Amino acid sequence: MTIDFDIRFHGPAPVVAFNYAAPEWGDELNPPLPSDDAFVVRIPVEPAILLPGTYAFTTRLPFCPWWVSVDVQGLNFAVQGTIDHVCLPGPTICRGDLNCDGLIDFADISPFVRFLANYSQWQATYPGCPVENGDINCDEAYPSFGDINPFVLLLSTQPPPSCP
Ligand SMILES: [Ca+2]
Ligand SMILES: [Ca+2]
Repeated sequence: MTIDFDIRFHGPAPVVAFNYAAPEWGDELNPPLPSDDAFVVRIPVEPAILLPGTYAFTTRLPFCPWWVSVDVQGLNFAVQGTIDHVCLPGPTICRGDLNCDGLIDFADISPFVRFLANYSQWQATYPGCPVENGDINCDEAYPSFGDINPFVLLLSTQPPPSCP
């Protein structure tokens, strides 16, 4: 989500924030209203605006919400601009593919060991690789030694499983 705007004000600087409908907001036809504030997530832009001028901010939202908006809180201001919002496909979860090459095979053994032994190093080595790929038994616990036996079973399956 990107906002691009020109803002003028007198006195204290207004606070500008990205807004989006929370995942619980299920109405795709109607945006949440101020009375539905509990369903609106608000992220003030950073760094905060201190001077009048033209600004552009981008933030990545954790999911694709039905509605996005901007709110400006302050006194004696004028603002004009645009909001761009694009939904990108998320990474596909493929349990057992610990090096994110699209295959589940012996090349995943060493990354799986790293995932268990040094999770932050695994994340740094395979950025963007879904952590769920290491949750072989689907119990939402990861990294977990409970996934070792399911991983061995996965690798010994014939024919080898393929990614969805
Ligand atoms: Ca792999
Ligand atoms: Ca698990």
